Amino acid sequence: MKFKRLSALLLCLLFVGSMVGVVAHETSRPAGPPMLANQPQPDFKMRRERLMAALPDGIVVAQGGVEESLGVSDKFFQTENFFYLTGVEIPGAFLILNPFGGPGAKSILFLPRRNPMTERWTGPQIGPGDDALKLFGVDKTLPSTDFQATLAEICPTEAVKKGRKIYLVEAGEASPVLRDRNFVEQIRKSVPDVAFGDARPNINELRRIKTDGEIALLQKAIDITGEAQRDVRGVIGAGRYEYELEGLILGAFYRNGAERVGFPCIVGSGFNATTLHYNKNRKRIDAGDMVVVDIGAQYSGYTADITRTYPASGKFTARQREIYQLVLDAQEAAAKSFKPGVSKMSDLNFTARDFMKASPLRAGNNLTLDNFFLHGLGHFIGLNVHDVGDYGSPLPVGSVITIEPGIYIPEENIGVRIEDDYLVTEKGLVKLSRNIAFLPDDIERLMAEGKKGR
Ligand SMILES: [Mn+2]
Repeated sequence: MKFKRLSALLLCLLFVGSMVGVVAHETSRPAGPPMLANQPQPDFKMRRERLMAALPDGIVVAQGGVEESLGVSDKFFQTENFFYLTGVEIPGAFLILNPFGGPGAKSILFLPRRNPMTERWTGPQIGPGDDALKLFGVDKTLPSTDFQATLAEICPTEAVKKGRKIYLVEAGEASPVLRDRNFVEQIRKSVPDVAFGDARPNINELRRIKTDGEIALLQKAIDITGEAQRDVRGVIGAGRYEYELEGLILGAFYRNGAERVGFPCIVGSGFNATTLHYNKNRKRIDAGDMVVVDIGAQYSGYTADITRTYPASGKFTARQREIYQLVLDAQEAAAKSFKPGVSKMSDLNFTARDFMKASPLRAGNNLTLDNFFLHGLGHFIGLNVHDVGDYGSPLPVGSVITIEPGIYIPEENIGVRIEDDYLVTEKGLVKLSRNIAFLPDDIERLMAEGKKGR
């Protein structure tokens, strides 16, 4: 009897212990605010408060992601905006931000009720209640099944008549995603005749400026991606298959703590290096190929995006080297031209293009090489590899961008892209990926060293 009770107690303790571990990611931290996916909980609260302050005429509602049931369940990943506002990584959650709710009732998080039978399969999960209140720092938690009734209470007909809106954090009726459209229908059932607003511009405004916590996670994602570039350059050579390199890249990502890829790995050799988003990765690499490796690990939700281009033989030909050097110089010219508070993404783009145009190098029908630079110079990164941001206004301090010029000449079987990630500061750009080798001499030396190690 006694033994049974003791083991029940032990099981119970183990259970609570593992529950904390599952959600907080870290077990041995000094006292401080709870961490949600490696970010301090107050950061999430600040985002909710700023969003409410920006939208005083309505309430914000959001539905989190659900697990797909296709027979085999994939790993669950929270949708970006829901994650950004809550840090919740539990499927089937909802959020209401209600500035009319008065103190203590402004943020309501809805979580699925705990189900011991389900938890035997999928593990302990936090449900509505005191633990969730403390962990997520919201004003109130309720079961997900209460979402519609609560919404009807918060947004009664009189309030709707006075102009109270419901703001969505994803595309509503016009969304290509069925779930988003269904959500609008669901809300209409609870709150007929309501006018919908779009909270995305306001969330995007917040998301494009990263907190220190977010920058640290991006740096970690970048460093992991650098490990993968290091592994891969040591084995690139004629006879290898593109997918072998992809395997090494994924191994380096997971081994270093990434939870998944931020986008499908691009490993393109020879002609494939000239195909911008090639990701079949099936070809055998030939001597003389250039190999474009465009990859990004995702760490705690944040995604890096780093491209390096390697000569398959370990040595650049004269032609490969001159094109490589031009791409590199164009990247540096764009980065150097950056003026805090003035430069837009589009300005940097023109600088890089003009730089290529001014070069004496030619290809095809005596064309300047800017003609072979086919895509935009860069983009924002964050929770998405192509993160939210404005290309036509000065880059704000705290945004993180890529600069990735490329030259692609199919008739010469040459494609070169060099992509790095930069933090915008008051003083200028800081290259967060500066430790990942990029100089042609360094690449040749490191490729040779990698071969020796085998
Ligand atoms: Mn990119």
